Amino acid sequence: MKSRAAVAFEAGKPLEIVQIDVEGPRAGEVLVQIKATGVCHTDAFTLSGDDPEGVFPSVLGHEGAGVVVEVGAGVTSVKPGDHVIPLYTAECRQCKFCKSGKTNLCQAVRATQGKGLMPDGTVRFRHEGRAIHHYMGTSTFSEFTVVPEISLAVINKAAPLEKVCLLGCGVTTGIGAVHNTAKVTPGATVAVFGLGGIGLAVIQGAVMARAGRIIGIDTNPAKFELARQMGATDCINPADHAGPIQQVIVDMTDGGVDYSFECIGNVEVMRSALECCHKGWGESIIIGVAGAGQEIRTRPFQLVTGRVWRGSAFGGVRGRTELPGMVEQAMAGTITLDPFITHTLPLERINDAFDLMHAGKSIRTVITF
Ligand code: NAD
Ligand code: DAO
Ligand code: ZN
Repeated sequence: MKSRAAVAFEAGKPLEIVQIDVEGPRAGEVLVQIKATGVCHTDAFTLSGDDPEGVFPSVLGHEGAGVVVEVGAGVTSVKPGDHVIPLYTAECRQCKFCKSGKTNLCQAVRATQGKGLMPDGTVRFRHEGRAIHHYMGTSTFSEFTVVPEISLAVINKAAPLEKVCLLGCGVTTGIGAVHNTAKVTPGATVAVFGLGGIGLAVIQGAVMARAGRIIGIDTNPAKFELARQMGATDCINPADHAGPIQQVIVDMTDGGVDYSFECIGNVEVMRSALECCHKGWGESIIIGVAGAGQEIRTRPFQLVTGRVWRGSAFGGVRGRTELPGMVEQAMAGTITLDPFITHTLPLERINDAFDLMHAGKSIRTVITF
C-alpha cells in the first residue's frame, strides 16, 4: 500500500515527506496505521549521524500510537481495530532476558532491529523501488508501519492517541526510571539534570513517588517555569555558579542527593550527576544517550564510598505487560500528558518539530497524520 512518510534519506539532512510503498505484514508481523507520534531527542540524535546504529535511508520515529490494520500469519495477541503503542523495547516473554524477571531488555528481535531490519532480515518500506530501513522496530514517522507482534502494547480504545503516544517513549522512560530503576522513596531528595521531555517525566515520577525535594538543572532557564509547575522545588542554571554544579548541589542538600537522573546524554554531566549524590547511598541513573564512542569517568573512590551508577532504558518498563496500565493511569489523571505537548503539527511540518527542539522551544511536538 501507499503511505505518506517522513524519510531520513541522509544523516544531517532534513526529513523528506514522500509517498512510500509499504508491504503487508509477514508471519508474526502487524500493519499499523499511525495516528500520532511524538518527536524525541533520540530521533534527532540518530538523524544527526552520531548514532552508531543509525542507517539511512530510514523512517525514524519511535513515540507513536495507532490502530492495527492487518495481521500476518500466526499473530494471535492483536487484531485489526486494536489500538496500540509500538514498542522499541519488545517483550517476547520467552527469551532469557524476558524470563529473568530482572530486565525489560528483551533480545528476541534486538539484532535485526539494530540494523534497521524486520526480524526476517528484510524491509517492508520502499521508495521508488529503493529499500528504506526501519528504525527502532517502530518507524512511526510513516502513516503505515509494520512491526513485530511482540513490539505492540494493546491499549484502551478510549485513550486519546494524540496524547498517549508520549507513553511510547518519553513519559514512560522518565516515570519508569524513577519507579523501576531508582525506586525513589517518599521524602527522598532528587536531582534531575536536563529538563526536556525525559527530565520533566522524571519530575512527574518523583512527585508520584512523593520525593521531598526535586532539584531541576538546565542550562536553558526557559525550561524552569514548566519544571516548577510539574513539581520541581528548586531550579538551577549551572551558568549562574562559578564552581562545579555537583558541589553546588552537595552544599544545598547537606551532603548530596539520594537520587540523581541524567536526562541529556552529556558524559560530563553524567559525572556531575554521580558526584552530587550523597556519600554512602546516593544513586545516579543515566537515561541520556551519549554520542558514539564517548566514555564516562569519575574517581573510583566515588563508588568505593557508596555512590551507585545505574542506567535505564525505557524506564525498565516491560511494554506489553505494563504500558496498558500506564495508559489507564493517564486516562485517570494519575499520569498527566498535557504539559509535555507544547506543539502539534501535521506530518508535512515535521522538520519544524526538529527545529523547535534544537532551539529549546519545545518539550514534545506531536505529529498528526
Ligand atoms: P531534550 O533535548 O528535550 O532535553 C534535554 C535538556 O537538556 C534540554 O532542556 C537542554 O536545555 C538541557 N541541557 C543540554 N545540555 C545541558 C547541560 N550541559 N546541563 C544542563 N542541561 C543541559 O531531550 P529529551 O527528549 O528530554 O531526551 C533527553 C535524553 O534522553 C536524550 O539523550 C535522549 O536520547 C535520551 N533518551 C533516553 C531514553 C532511554 O530509554 N534511556 C529514552 C528516551 C530518550
Ligand atoms: O537490548 O541491547 C539492547 C538495547 C535496547 C535498546 C534500548 C534503548 C534505550 C535507549 C535509547 C533511547 C530510546 C529512545
Ligand atoms: Zn524477550
